[in-house]
Amino acid sequence: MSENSSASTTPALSKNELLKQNDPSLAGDMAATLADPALDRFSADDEQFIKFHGIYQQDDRDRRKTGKHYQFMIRNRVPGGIVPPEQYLVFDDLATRYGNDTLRITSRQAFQWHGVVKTGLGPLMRRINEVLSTTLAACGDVARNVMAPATPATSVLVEQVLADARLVSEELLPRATAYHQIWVDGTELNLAGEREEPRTTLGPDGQPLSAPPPAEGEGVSRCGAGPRGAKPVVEDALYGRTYLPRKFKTAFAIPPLNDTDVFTNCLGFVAIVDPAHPEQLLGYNLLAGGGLGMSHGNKETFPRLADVIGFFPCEGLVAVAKAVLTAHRDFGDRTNRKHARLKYVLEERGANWFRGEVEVRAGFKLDEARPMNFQKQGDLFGWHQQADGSRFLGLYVEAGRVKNTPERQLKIALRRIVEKHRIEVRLTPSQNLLLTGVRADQQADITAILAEHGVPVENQAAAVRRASMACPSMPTCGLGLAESERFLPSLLDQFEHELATLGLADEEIIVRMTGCPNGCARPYMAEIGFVGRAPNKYNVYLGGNETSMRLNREFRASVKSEEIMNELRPVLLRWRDERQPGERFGDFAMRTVLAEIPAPATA
Ligand code: SRM
Ligand code: SF4
Repeated sequence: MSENSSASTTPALSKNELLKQNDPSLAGDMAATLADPALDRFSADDEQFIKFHGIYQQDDRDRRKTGKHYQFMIRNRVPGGIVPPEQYLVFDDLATRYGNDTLRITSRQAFQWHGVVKTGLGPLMRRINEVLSTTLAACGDVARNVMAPATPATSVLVEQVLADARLVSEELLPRATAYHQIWVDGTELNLAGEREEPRTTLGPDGQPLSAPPPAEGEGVSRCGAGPRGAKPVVEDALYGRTYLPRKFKTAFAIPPLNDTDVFTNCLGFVAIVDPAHPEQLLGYNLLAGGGLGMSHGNKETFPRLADVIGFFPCEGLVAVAKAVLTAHRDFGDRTNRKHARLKYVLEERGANWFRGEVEVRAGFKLDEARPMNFQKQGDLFGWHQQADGSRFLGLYVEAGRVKNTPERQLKIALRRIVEKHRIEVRLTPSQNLLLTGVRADQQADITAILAEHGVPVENQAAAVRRASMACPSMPTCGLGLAESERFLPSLLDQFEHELATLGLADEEIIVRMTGCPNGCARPYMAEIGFVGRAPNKYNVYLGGNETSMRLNREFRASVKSEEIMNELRPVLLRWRDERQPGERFGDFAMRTVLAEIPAPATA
C-alpha cells in the first residue's frame, strides 16, 4: 500500500484535501496575518490550517446584527484529562486575561478558551506551550485528544491505562514544525508583508484560482515563501503529505465503567484483565469505527457504534494504534468530508476486512476479542477514597463551564484551592472535574473554600442534572442551529420539577443536548437526547442506556422548546407506572414507546 494512495490530485478531491496538499506544513499565511495589526481574522484558507494548531475562528453570534465580531476558540490537548496544578493556574489566568473569563471543559477531557481576539492569540498559545501543554492537533484532520478514565477510585488500572493513553497520544501526534515556529519560537512572526508571491487561493469548486498547486513531490511548501526562499516540503512520517481525510478520535475504557463513551470513537481500547488477577492488565480489545456526527436530512450520514475487532497484548498498543490510523489515512474518503470518517470505511468494508488490514499493518495477528462487561457510565461526585490512601473530590460543572456567577464562584474557588494546596485537576469525559491526591489534612479546607464560594460538595445537583451534558452552541459555535449550553439549565429546571411532581426526584436520567446534529455532547447515546434543528426547535431522541452501548432513536422531530415537557410528560408518567423493577428510563423507552413507533421518523 503506497502512502496516501487515495490522495491523488484528481478534481474530485475535497477543498480541504487540496489545501493540505498545497501546504503540508500547515502554516498557511497565518504568521503574516498575525503580524498585521490591520487584520482581525484569518483568510478562509487559513481558517482551515489554524484548526490543526488548535484554533477555531469564530464570531460572536449574539452581535451579528452589528456585523461580524471575530474572535477565536482555542482548544488544548490533555490526554486522559490530567492537568497538573501549575498548568491549571496558567490556564485559569489565560482565560481571564485573554478569553471570556471562563474555562470550558470539553466532552473529550480538554480545555477550551473562548472569546480570544487576534492580539491575544500569540501570548495565549505561547504560554500554554511554556507550561508544557499543547494545542497542536487538538483540532484538524489528525488524531485528537486521547480520552481515558481519569477517576482514581474506579479501578487499580487507572494510572497504567492513563500512561498508555499518553503514549498513544504522543505517538499519534503530527510533527508539524510550523506550529513551534509560529507559536513558540515566534520565528515566523516577522514575515508580515514580505511575501513575494501569494499562496494559491481555491475557488468554491475547490479548484485553484491562481497558480496550480505544486505537483506531488515537487518539494515546494508554500508556507513561508518569502525573502528567505521556499522551505522544503514537510512530510509527516505517520500522516504523509495530506494528513487524514478527517478527524480521528481515540479513547480507552476500563470495564465495568464506560465513562469515555468508548464505542463512539474511531479507535477504542478496552482494558482486559486476568479474571483471577484483576490488577493485571493483559492487553486490550480493539474497537474501531465509532462516530456520531450526522446532518439533518442526509441519510448518508449517521451515528455509528464501533465494531469489536479483536484482542492484542499490551506490547502491541502503538503498532495497533498506528495501523488503525493509517488505515483511515489510506481508505477514508477524501472527496466528501461528510463521508470521510473512519466509521464509513468500517460500515462499507466490514469488520473482518478491517481486522485483516490492521493485522497486516501492525505486523501480527489479533486474537478473538475477550469478554468485556460494561455496567455504567458517568462520574463520581463528592469525596472519595483513592487506591493510594489519599482522597479525591468529584465536582459537577454545569455544561463544563468553569466560571463565576453571583451565586457560585467556581472559577475563583478552584484557583484558590489549586494555589494553596497544589492539587491536581482531572477533567472527565462528562465535562466535570476531579480534584485528586488530596491529603486528609487538606480536605476540610477545600470543602470550606468551595462553600465560601457557593459550591457545595454534598448534594451538588439533582441526579438528572448531574448526568447531563450540553455542547457550547450559541453564541460561539458557527454551526449551532439552536441554543444548547444556555438553554439546557432551564430545561433541567422543568425536568426537576416534573420528576418531583411524579415522585421520581431521585431518579437519574442521562440527558444531553446539542445545538446541531454534529453530536458534540454525544446526544445519540443519552436516555433523552435533544438535537437542535432550528432556533427553538429540537429533535428529541430516547433510548440510550446506562452502559452507553446503544444508540437512541428519534422520538419526535422539530419540537418547540416550550413544548418539550408536554411531549415528554406522558412518557415519564408511563415509566413511573409501567416500568419493571429498577428499569431505567432509556431501557423503558426503548422497550415500550419506541417499539410502538413503526419506523424511525424521517430526519
Ligand atoms: Fe465537536 C465541530 C465543539 C466533541 C462532532 N465541535 C465542532 C466545533 C469545532 C464547531 C466548528 O467546527 O466550527 C465546535 C466548537 C464549539 C465551540 O464554540 O466551542 C465543537 N466538540 C465540541 C466540544 C467543545 C463540545 C463540548 O460540549 O465539549 C467537544 C470538544 C472535544 C475535544 O476536546 O476535542 C466536541 N464533537 C465532539 C464529539 C464528542 C466526542 O468526540 O466524544 C463529537 C461526536 C463524535 C464524533 O466525532 O463523531 C463531535 N464536532 C463534531 C462534528 C461532526 C463530525 C462528523 O463526523 O460529522 C463537527 C463538525 C465538523 O467536524 O465538521 C464538530
Ligand atoms: Fe456546535 Fe453542533 Fe458541536 Fe454544538 S453539536 S458545539 S452546535 S457543532
